[in-house]
Amino acid sequence: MTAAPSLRRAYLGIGSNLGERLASLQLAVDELVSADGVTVVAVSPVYETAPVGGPEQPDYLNAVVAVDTALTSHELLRVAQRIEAEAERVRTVRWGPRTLDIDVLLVGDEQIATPDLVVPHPRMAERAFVVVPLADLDPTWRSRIPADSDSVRPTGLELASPE
Ligand code: GSY
Repeated sequence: MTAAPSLRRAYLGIGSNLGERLASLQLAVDELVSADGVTVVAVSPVYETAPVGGPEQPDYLNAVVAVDTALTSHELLRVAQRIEAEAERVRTVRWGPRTLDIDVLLVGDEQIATPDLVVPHPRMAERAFVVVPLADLDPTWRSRIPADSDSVRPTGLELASPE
């Protein structure tokens, strides 16, 4: 008999800087709520953030979503990629503007490095647009907020999520 896979708390970063940014983030949350094997447990407030990397591009809206899941990290990545495709992600320029980007940040205490997925996300700790909303959901990150956190501005906007 095979043991049932155990639930792990995972964190996903969501971002948009093209089109209806808030609607794209809400679509991400709604699709995660509907996804098999994923339970959305918390969603951070929405922040407006200066773009990091790439060519000159518009500001992003960013948030972080906490989920409980028994999916593997790669299964979670596939869920994220399906949702990105549904949002008709447009990525003509590497690091350029995008309708919806979903990054797998943390999956329990897993550490993996594969060609298509590295967990924890390799650049998350240096990105204020990730750590600030993550610290809203997991206070252990508060002491690790990068110095340039003034590039991450509260909007007062919240995404609708299950109680
Ligand atoms: O890695 C996510 C896509 N992305 C972002 C982002 O979501 N927010 C900000 N502020 N800058 C970014 N640069 C990239 S690439």
